[in-house]
Amino acid sequence: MAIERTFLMVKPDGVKRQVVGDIIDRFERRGFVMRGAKLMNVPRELAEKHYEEHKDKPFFGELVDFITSGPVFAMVWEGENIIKLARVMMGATKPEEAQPGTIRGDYAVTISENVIHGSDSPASAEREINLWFNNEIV
Ligand code: DGI
Repeated sequence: MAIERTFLMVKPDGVKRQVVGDIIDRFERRGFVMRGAKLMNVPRELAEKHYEEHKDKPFFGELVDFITSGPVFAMVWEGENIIKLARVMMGATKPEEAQPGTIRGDYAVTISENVIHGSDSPASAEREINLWFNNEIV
C-alpha cells in the first residue's frame, strides 16, 4: 500500500469546542504525519466549491452556512492507507452509526455539526488538497 495524503478539517463546532488538539493527537498516535495546517475563516466561494457534489441536495445551503460560521482548522496528513483509515477514525456520518471511540462517535450527536471532514477517496483527496492548500504543503 502506497503512502497517501488526505485533507482533514476540524469544522467550526470542533474549533469552538477546542478539540483540535485531541484530533491532532489521535492522528499522531496512529503514526500519521501532518504536512500542512491552518486556522482560517472559509470564504463562501471556497465552501461552495468544497461541497459542490452536494449542490443539489436540500441541505446544501445549511452546509455552506455552517462551514462558514466560524474558523475551521484545515490540515493535510500523510501515511499508509490514510484516506480510508482517517474515515474509520472519524466515524460514520449518521450519528446513530458513529461508534464510540471514533471522533464523531465521541463528540457529535447531529448529522450536520459533526466535528470533522475527511476526503472520501484518492480523487477527492487530490481535489481537496489542491483546493485548500495549493502548493503550501511541506
Ligand atoms: O463525508 P461525510 O462528511 O461523512 O458525509 P457526506 O460527504 O455525505 O456529507 C457532507 C456533509 O454534509 C456531512 O458531513 C454533513 C452534511 N450532511 C450529509 N447528509 C446530510 C447532511 N446534513 C444534513 N442536514 N442532512 C443530511 O441528510
